[in-house]
Amino acid sequence: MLEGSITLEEFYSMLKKLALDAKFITDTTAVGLPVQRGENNLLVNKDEKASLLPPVPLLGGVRGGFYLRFPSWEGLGVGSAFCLLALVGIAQPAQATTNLTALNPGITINTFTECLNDGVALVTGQNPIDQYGWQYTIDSAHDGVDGLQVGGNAYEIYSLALKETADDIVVALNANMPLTGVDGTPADDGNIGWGDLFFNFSGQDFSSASNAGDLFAVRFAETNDSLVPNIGLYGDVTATSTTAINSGFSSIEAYNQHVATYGCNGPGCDPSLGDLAADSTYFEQNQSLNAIASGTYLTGLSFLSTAELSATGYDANQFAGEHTIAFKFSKSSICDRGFCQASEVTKSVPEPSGIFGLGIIGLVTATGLRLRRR
Ligand SMILES: [Ca+2]
Ligand SMILES: [Ca+2]
Ligand SMILES: [Ca+2]
Repeated sequence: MLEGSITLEEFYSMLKKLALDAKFITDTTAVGLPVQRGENNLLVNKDEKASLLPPVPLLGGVRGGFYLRFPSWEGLGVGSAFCLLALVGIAQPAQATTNLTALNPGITINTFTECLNDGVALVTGQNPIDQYGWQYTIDSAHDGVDGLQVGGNAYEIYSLALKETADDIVVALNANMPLTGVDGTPADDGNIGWGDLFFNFSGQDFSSASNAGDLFAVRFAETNDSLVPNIGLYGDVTATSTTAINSGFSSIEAYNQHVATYGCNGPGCDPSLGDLAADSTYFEQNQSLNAIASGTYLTGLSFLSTAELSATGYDANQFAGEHTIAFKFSKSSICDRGFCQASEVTKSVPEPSGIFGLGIIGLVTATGLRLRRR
């Protein structure tokens, strides 16, 4: 038994016993744990010889603490008070920061006007992302339809651009169509404007994603005929067509045929859907889905002024449209629903490793407990 001196093996065995009695209270990484017995220790209960002390952070990233329940020293065959200062290092998982990306390659984002007189789609990753984080798709400048006049009219869309930041998705549309649409038209409400902007993260074609309620969409035009009430981002979206009440085309193929018939001839005169061919099978060619039918409201939009858009690095000079409509919204709800990909950046992990690394800084006992080597 211990009689004022112990071997190293005995000492380590004693520490091991203490460790087995340890209780984790948080995800502590490493703490310095001074264990002290004595009347000057206010944290020790009167009837408890064990010492329960708050954690002392020694290394960066320490949160919470670690309790070492110290059994009665007499129970270990040792005499009276002592002071033990132990440095306890506990293994921690590798610390990694996670960057969440919503606009991973292959996602299709699209919008049409309310009458399907033009449309544009951007497929992420199809065009390079510039130094400011913007990716652009360029639509035909000659496929906007205004009756028998095709190209360069009030319905012409020129480009769709997207930028993702740590928190937001920023959208910029360049077109002759103003945000509030065109008044004095044959539409039921006298106005033909923008449809809604759809995001398809599902990997399905547009109609399949719509039928499954797997689309996201933004209603950004307050005066349009969207079936959801408010401006903002929606999830669980199904799409519908508002072309019938906006004097529009009943299908994409009818629009394509109209442009082919009445549009210009030559390079750049074919109808276009930006990054997609006008006859892309991504859309059902006999449909004209351009507005949100139903969805779950997720978050609002912030419109960007010309100066704010310029500050993002957007190149406003490359497109001929009279209007650039720009807004941003938080991507957190998209990520919360599992549509963002995580890329982890692992930080260096402070030592030590192992379940317990026990380093004894000092051990002092009033009984003259000392270590001796055999
Ligand atoms: Ca187009
Ligand atoms: Ca166009
Ligand atoms: Ca309308």
